[in-house]
Amino acid sequence: MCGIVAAAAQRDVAPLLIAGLKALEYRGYDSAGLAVLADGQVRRVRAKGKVREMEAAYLADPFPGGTGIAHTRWATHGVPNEANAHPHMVGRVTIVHNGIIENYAALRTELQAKGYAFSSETDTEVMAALIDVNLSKGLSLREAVLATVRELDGAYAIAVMSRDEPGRVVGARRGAPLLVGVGIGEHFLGSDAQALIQVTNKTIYLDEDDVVEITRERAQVYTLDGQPAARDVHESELSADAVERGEYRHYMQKEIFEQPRAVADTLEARIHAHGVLPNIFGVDGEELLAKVKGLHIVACGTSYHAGLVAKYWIEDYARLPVSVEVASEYRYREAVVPADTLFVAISQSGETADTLAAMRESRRRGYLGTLAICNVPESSVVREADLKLMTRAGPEIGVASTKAFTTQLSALALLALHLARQRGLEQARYQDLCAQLLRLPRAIDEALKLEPQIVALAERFVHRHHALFLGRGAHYPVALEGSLKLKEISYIHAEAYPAGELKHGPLALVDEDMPVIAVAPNGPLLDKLKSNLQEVRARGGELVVFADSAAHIDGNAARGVVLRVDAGGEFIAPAVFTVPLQLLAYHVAVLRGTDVDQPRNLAKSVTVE
Ligand code: HGA
Repeated sequence: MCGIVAAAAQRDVAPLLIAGLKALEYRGYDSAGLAVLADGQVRRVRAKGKVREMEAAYLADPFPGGTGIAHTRWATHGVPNEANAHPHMVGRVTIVHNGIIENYAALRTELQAKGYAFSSETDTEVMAALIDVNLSKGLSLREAVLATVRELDGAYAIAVMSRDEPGRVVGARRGAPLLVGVGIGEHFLGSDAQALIQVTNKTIYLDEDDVVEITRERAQVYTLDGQPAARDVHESELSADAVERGEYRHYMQKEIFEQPRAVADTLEARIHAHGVLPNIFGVDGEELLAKVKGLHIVACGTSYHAGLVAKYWIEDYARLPVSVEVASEYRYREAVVPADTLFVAISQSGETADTLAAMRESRRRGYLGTLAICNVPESSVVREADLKLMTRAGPEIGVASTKAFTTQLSALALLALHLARQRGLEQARYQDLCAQLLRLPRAIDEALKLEPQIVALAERFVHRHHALFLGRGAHYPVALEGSLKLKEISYIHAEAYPAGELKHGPLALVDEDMPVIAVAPNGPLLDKLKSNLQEVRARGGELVVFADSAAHIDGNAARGVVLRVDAGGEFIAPAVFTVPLQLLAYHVAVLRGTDVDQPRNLAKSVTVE
């Protein structure tokens, strides 16, 4: 997390840097700052809070200059305050940083012995001092950055200026994203392409350990050993419109309503009435997937929930064993990897530090191959995977994931169908599943029409402190995702359970103050779920049931609400039932007046461990 923008241009860059930071606020928003180098002087402004607070401080006392660096922070070392906000300045050096320097404490002690005093608690300031030490040895800024990063353990993306080298910014990355924007007579650095879309759509993606030097005239990449390296220039397909909020009150609401299109885009040209196209995982995809005897799916947060749904699908239809694990656990234990297991990484951004590290770790563990399911084609996870299937959700700005989840489910459904077909799933069954998947965008569109009813329902939750979510089978992960959404944006404590587990503990919590939200699709488990709901009713709990139109559920019982959802089939029901749960979390948060798109303490793309 943390977002970086930097520029080497002729025009005044502070307004461009601020606009870039606003596009990066999904990465962190507890403080922000920028610094501009002009006439051998660095001017800096920093403020606690969102970018707009820093912008106000800048506008109160603006300064010109064509070379600058800027940052929006998600604190890891030191509380969010102005002193810890970036850019940090030590000696000749001004720096912004995304990541964590693991050996910073030892380095800080050494630097203090050399006479450096620190004005913040950050690991970043230590890096600035180290670069300054290297500059004192007569190295150029580029050489000093190279010498410094060789001494660092941990992860970083940085942009650095030296007071003595006008018109120049040096960037470097390891384990955190950074790319170069190529303009006309100007160059930029940014944490992602969206931050630079206002100035250029031409980008150069840096490899791990790359160092880059930008000036107005050129951008030159170097490898860690100091050798110049050639990197391709890509033309990004992003448009500035894709990140506008339009008529919606929040990005999250916009993104919930974009789901029919995002899912349709994810399915487009990958499936038709007769089946899933064979080559959608890349040239070697079909051959490699035919050899798979099991899958390990690794992800974090919402993506982890998508993986849990996929386990039901792949085991049911392809009869392959699947294990799903959160990446931060997987990477630090010795998982047993049976022969011919496929490693599947799911990540919206493709830069999630734990998922990326788990994928790198998997290389050592003898998998048949790796598959990335991801929304950002140029991301590290995608670039490092053997096979890839892109979700086509478009930029997701709201910190709480919505369209990323349903497009991940769409991609995973394609994977399940592909594997099932290869393993001889009966033709009629296969075609029925394909037909269901093709209906998914329409079914989501229908589910969105529940919004007015959900707005009314949300009133019941505004003053609650807790909620329980229940589901069975593939709808247990949907319940997990619904409870995560409610927690993230409304700050109501919510937990999800497989409905059959209720009587093994959580039923003790149920009373008239505990709303229970149940996901009840039509299927073989419906009768069992109905019994679980009776258990709640019998204890006076308030029930909200999202029930399939075809399911017979008593809507008249006291203290209960039943909302009808047309799931359009058992296979796609998890994706469809997710939508009303997203809307519920959204409208509860709106009524509670929380910061829906940027909930407290969170950031979207978690590029630190
Ligand atoms: N460690 C630095 C940068 C934090 C960061 O990258 N967060 O995601 C700090 O705490 O300022």
